[in-house]
Amino acid sequence: MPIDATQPYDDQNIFAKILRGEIPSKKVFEDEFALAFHDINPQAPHHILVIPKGAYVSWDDFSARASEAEIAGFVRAVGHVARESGFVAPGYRLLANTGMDAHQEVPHLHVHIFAGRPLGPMLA
Ligand code: DGP
Repeated sequence: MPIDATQPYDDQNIFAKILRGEIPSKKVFEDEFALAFHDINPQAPHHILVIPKGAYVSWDDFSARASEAEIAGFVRAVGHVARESGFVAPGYRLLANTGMDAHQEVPHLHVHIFAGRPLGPMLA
């Protein structure tokens, strides 16, 4: 079910549990600002999710409330994961679904990284 991006943060969401180590994930990268892991239901040969360590519901919440250090750290982590995964030369796509119409399902900000095949024109 898609979520309302304006809802308060729920620390029982699945990605909060992954961050606390209560649920396993296939980790790709971790630093003080971000955790990256493989999507459980990949939509491309490579499908990685990058989430901030802080408690942010959505891209909207993060961009409004996160500190400059958190924003810089998270953006750099997304780029680092794509670069270290070898996605830059062939290319990759980033996606951050936000709220109901975008069908955001997990109420903790996550950026999808898709790679590994021609991804076609942008979907909207
Ligand atoms: P979105 O629709 O943008 O909220 O995408 C949520 C993504 O999260 C979806 O591609 C599947 C993934 N996902 C949901 N639950 C889990 C989980 O428990 N583990 C992992 N690795 N991914 C999950």
